[in-house]
Amino acid sequence: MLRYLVANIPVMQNFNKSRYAGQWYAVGKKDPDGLFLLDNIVANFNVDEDGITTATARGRVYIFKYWEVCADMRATFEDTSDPAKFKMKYWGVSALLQTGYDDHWVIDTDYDNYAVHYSCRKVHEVNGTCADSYSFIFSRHESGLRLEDQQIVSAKKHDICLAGKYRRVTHTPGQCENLTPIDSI
Ligand code: AZE
Repeated sequence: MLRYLVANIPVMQNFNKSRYAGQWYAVGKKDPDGLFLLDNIVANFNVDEDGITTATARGRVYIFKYWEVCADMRATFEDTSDPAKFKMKYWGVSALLQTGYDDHWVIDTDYDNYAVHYSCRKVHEVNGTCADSYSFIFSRHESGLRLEDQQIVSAKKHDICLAGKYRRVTHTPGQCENLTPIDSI
């Protein structure tokens, strides 16, 4: 099986979105092309009584090259035939931020400690590999991944052909929150 084809990327089996709900700290990320969240990235997932998933996320980002802001993002998720694969419609609370409609796949998670997320924005028409992807390594703990989870996560990075492509995401208390809010713009 050709794993590097986007269609063949293995995702979490029997994914349970209720157990995935709650707060996750991004501790690693692989950037897509163009503008992206920089650091202090925290996501919060919520599943309501009808099973509808929504999320909020924040993170530090530079808009218009030099303007440092704390992005306040919102998202709604659409289920697909695979329980671990979603379509995510997202937007910023401020119109100056980004809007989009991305894949949101959960590659692996133990729900209580770590999660590996993957999104391919553009598939190469000719060979089915991903031309523009981003990925987050999430932890329930702000301090990072537990030692026992690091090996599992490394193996998963290989599975999605992104080993060596990640950067650490730092969390500095106050760094995002203390920036001037842009929510009213
Ligand atoms: C994600 C999961 C939780 C909800 C959202 C997520 C993604 C957010 C972005 C935000 C980009 C913002 C930029 C602003 C200038 C995957 C963390 C919304 C991709 C670049």
